[in-house]
Amino acid sequence: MARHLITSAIPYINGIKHLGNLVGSQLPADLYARYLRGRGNEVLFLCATDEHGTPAELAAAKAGKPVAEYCAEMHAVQSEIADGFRLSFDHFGRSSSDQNHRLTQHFAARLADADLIREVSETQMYSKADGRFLPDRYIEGTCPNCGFDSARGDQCDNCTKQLDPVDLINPHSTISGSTDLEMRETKHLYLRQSQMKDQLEEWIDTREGWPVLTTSIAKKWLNDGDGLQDRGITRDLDWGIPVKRGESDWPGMEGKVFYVWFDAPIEYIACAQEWVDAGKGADWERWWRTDKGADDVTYTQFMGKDNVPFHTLSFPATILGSGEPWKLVDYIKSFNYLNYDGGQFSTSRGRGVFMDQALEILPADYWRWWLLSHVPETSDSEFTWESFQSGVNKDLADVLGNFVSRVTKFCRSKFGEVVPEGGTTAAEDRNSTDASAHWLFHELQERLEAYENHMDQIEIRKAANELRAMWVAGNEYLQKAAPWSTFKTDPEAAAAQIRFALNLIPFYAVLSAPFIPDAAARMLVDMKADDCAWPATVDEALTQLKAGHAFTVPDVLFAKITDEQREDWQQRFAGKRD
Ligand code: B3M
Ligand code: ZN
Repeated sequence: MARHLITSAIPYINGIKHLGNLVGSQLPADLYARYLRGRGNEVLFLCATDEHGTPAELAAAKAGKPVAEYCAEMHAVQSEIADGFRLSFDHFGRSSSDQNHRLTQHFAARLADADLIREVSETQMYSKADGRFLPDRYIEGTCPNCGFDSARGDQCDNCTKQLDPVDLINPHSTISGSTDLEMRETKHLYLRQSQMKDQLEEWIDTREGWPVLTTSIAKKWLNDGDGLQDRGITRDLDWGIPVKRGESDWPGMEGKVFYVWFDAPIEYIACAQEWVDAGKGADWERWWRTDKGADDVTYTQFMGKDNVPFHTLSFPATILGSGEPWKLVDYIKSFNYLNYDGGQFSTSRGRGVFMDQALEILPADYWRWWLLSHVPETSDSEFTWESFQSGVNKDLADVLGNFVSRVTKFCRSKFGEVVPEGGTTAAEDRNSTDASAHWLFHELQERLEAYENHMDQIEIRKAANELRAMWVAGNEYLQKAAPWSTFKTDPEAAAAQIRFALNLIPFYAVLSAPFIPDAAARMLVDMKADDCAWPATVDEALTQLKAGHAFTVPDVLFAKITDEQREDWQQRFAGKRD
């Protein structure tokens, strides 16, 4: 049994994610985890909330809550929505966990011991009234370029000019409103990534079969301009992991915390410790330490393309720089963006469909199928309500749902809710006379192999196409074989046709489960075939339900989306989220 470690980029804590976020990491990671489990592999699938940084502080302030309380609440909210989408994490951790505090401080100590950290003095805006340094987003003032009166310290939202806080006219703190600000000297730690350029480049060059989207982004940062830059890994914030060298204080770093992008990827490891401490697993080291068995693990990360530099350079720099035998990623699957109805999804402007809203209007499978079959793999893709409606109605309702309903209902009306006896099917006997069954049989053999190959390669759209084609083939078989006509002249032959077709239901269920787990589970329960495993061969899979096996006709698996619903939702989500 092969072992697979899978992580999804960990979503920021500040608010509920939209469907563009979901399809860019968590959902495809879940698809892959379910597929690998389905094929009998041992899988550890981890995700967490990313809880530090300015955005978390700002969101908590806006909600009028202490940050720790806000994060605990939002973690619970995100966790429940993840369950709603059937994201099958083995553990959904928190980057603010004790485990991550300790591990992040541990990595900082190791990097300092290896002389990979240097101290840098900088000047930064300090607010006397607030008693703290202000990150760029905490400073607002008048834009020197366009005169807009609430330009932020890093950028003017009106004219988009990039700014430095010192450029602002009449700057004030967004925390207290105070204008009593001054530039003060402050010290920060920098990770000397420039020292590690060759080591990182060599590591990247030896990664086989990585997608171009991934390696080209890494190479760009390695070789752009002056090459890989050292990176500040500390911030003057209250909320975060206190800067310590292991368990010891770090002189001059009092009151500072690690930069959110330093501790967030370390949470991938800490999350495995949380998983053990929560009593869900026995041993995290065999997943993460190459000296403790993790050499046998295949580690795959999922993320949006904007996260690639952090995962190909910064995090590997942390791991390699520690000089300890931590597991490095084997394959990075990165995604482009999903756009929304002629524009972009936007969290700040509340544009598009958010995960909680999606589940309020339709079950998870509808969303999972459309999103995964339109995942922005090779280029950006776009969510439109027309495309969503047509994808759901055609693929799920007209093809898969209809197949299941036709076969089971026809069987009930002619033979009862039991797999009928009589004749032989193409799967039972290669010499059987049902020509269309032979056609289907070969079609399925080829497509199953293609489906598995695409899933192994994490080529999601291609895999979805093969799966859909297998569903379509089932309907074509029914058209060709026409058991309702056969029944009139040869009920035995009709029984064999129906027995063959009924066997397709658990076959489809098992193969479709990574995409549409709820519908798949219902199909198996109704066919009384929950014990069905991933098909070893098509013959074997299509002879599982024997004559005499009882079943129940399933309720409608997928309801069609009406034009009225589509128009209603289009309206409802066009504007701003309340
Ligand atoms: N939270 C950014 C994002 O959600 C960031 C990912 C961290 S992965 C270690 O896109
Ligand atoms: Zn401006």
